[in-house]
Amino acid sequence: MQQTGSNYGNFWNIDFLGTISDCFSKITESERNLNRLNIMIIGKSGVGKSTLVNNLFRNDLAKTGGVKPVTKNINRYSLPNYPLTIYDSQGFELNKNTQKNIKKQITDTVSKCLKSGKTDDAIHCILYCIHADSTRFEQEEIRFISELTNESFALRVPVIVVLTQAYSKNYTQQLHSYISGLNLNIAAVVDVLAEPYFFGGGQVIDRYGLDTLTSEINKTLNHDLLKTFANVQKASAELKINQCANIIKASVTEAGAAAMTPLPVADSVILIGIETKMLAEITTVFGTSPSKSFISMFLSTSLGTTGATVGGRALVSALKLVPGVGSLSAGMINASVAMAITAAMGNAYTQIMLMIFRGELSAEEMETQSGMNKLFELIDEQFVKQKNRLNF
Ligand SMILES: Nc1nc2c(ncn2[C@@H]2O[C@H](COP(=O)(O)OP(=O)(O)OP(=O)(O)O)[C@@H](O)[C@H]2O)c(=O)[nH]1
Ligand SMILES: [Mg+2]
Repeated sequence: MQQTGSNYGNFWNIDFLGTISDCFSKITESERNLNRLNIMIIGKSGVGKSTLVNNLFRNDLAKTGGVKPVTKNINRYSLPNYPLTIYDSQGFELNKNTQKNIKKQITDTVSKCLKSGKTDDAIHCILYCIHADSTRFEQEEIRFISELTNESFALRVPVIVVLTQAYSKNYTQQLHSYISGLNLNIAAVVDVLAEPYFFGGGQVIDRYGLDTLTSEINKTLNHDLLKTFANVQKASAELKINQCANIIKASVTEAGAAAMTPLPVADSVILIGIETKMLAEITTVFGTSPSKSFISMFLSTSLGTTGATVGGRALVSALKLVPGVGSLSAGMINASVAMAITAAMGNAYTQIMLMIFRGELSAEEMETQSGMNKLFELIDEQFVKQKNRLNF
């Protein structure tokens, strides 16, 4: 790539604007490459299925449309450019007259989805919801779960029993123990209060259990669906952090290998390519759509192409100053430096994405002077950490 000849103080000798576009193309590609995840949610009417889905996954599938009836009682929710499909057994009742018909609709739908043999079509996990208030609990439901999870049953889709609206600890505990004691072939029983519960007199029970449920669903999924699940779920920051740690680790290894034979800075396009791919993959984990100016600011700050300084020094010169990285000033990057830069960029970017995910920082704020200072401090902190870790 050619140098832009801009006023970026272009240490890396890269086409900076081209790098930003490249990063954007990789974000689009990374999102496009996600496998489709299909989850079926079963439970009687009013048990809290829609509430659970809306609090577990980003995008309000139920409200934003994209609903198609699959059978009389099963609706399929999906959205364009969103790799999640929900099969919702709306209006599900399990009384003697309708149970046979409903059960058939469910098993037929699961079988039909499996038939194509494509991962993108199969139903990957069933969330079977039961109201945690045990007075509404019926033997018939246990029988149905038992049938769904029976070893001899051909479907073999993992089933998680979710005890919904679990505001009564007492009832929930009793029902939980009872179901656990039945030795059903289920993946887990999880108690969830998806939204805070308000009693009269101002008493509130905070939501809980969504992170545990997220972790249990994650355990049931094949490896090729983990990136999708990290992208669509919004209940667990921990799961996103773990997924990012894997991406950073792989990118750091790749960067080290690329610079195994010390790399002339002039050839750093290889390294920058690895880093933009890493940023794209981390972006995909969070399912956000960063603006071009945000990506531009992150890249220019972390690559030190703005000439901006923190504590009076540019970030790149912070690396150049350390012994062993002296070769950098001679125009070469060795494996340790390549790995340190990649790790620092990956960790800083994950932290910013996390702050946005937790609502501690808005994407707009990132583009103000104070946002930029914050970004700079974060990146600098990560660079220093890497320097210390590698004992430069
Ligand atoms: N506070 C609180 N209310 C809940 C929770 N889950 C469900 N509800 C309430 O229970 C009612 C029914 O919830 P839905 O999510 O619509 O139930 P559903 O299973 O989708 O019902 P159908 O679509 O008719 O099958 C709504 O008024 C929800 O607000 C929860 O975790 N906390
Ligand atoms: Mg509903």
